[in-house]
Amino acid sequence: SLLLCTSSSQGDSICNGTHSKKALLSDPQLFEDQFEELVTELAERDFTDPALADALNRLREVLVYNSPGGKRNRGLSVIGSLRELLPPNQLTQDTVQRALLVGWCIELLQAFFLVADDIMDASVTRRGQPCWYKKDGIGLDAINDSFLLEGSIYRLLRRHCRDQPYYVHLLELFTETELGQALDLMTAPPGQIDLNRFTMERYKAIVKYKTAFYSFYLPVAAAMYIELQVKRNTSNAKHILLEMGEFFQIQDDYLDCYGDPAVTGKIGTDIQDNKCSWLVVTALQIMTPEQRAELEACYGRHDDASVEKVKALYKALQMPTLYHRYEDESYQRLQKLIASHAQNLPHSVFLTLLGKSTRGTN
Ligand code: DMA
Ligand code: MG
Ligand code: MG
Ligand code: MG
Repeated sequence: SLLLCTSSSQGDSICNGTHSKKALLSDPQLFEDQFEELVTELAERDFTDPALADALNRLREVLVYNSPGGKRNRGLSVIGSLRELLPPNQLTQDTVQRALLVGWCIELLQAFFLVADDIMDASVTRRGQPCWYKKDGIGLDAINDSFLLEGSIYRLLRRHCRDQPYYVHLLELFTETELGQALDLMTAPPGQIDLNRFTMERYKAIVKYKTAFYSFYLPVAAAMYIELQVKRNTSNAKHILLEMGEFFQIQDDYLDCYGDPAVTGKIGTDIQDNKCSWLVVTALQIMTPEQRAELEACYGRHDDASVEKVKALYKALQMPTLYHRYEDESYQRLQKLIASHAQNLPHSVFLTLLGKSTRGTN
């Protein structure tokens, strides 16, 4: 199945030609090692006023609770893509460190989104532990904590990339990401069920802007800027990567209903939250008027009986089968798209991501 396609040419050792201890470590190891350093930097170095000590301890706590436990796909794709783009002898130790750092900034962007998203979606668990806002004594103060995470991104970029010629372009990539979440929320007003809202067109707009841009396009575009040290035309790559991101979010929507929380680390809420999920959009395209009336009566409700009725409808419509068919077709389509649109970029940049993207979920 798709889960097996994770081949990658990125090496087990960094290629800086030195024999330091670091040269023996894989990118994932280097990446994890950088975290401690980065927390210290964020929580200790920029602000020296002792009056801020409590706030900086809070930041440390927020970083440590909300950064681990993910798959690191986004963070590692910057260095992963860069290794596909540049021959090893052109990749300096400095550039490797900087690509890892930019990767961490994407992980922080993700942590920022997730802390906020879990409040907005009234979720319970994330990455196998209680959502941050659910912790005793945290509650809606988590809103400000999400801002602390967001602010950390720009402090790190400033410190490590300010002198790079692509600095401003990198900043622009990081600040183009909140409209999708707005669409997601507006399309799912609590207590106002209107199935006419759930069109495939609206769905695609939501996922392009809430997930695909920052999860797939951002890491690769960042690697492309780092490679040539300039802003460059990324439109072909963008076309492929946004499609890949759509595929990824569709998988996330499927797992919201059918995933095992022990594996995904989170409990689904899309049905209760009245979400414009791939499942409901696709089901609406094939159901009878009677089924539609039933869905109208039980979607977007919080009681278990209603949720079970929606799931029974999905089952009657064979949604898992439809999903798996979609997944196979989509995988084929993406392979073709890569063949036709990757142009002068190594196909491995995309194929590696495609392999990883099929391991779902946020
Ligand atoms: C994911 O939407 C998008 C962002 C920006 C976090 P989602 O609410 O379906 O994500 P999850 O299923 O991880 O809560
Ligand atoms: Mg959510
Ligand atoms: Mg959400
Ligand atoms: Mg989801």
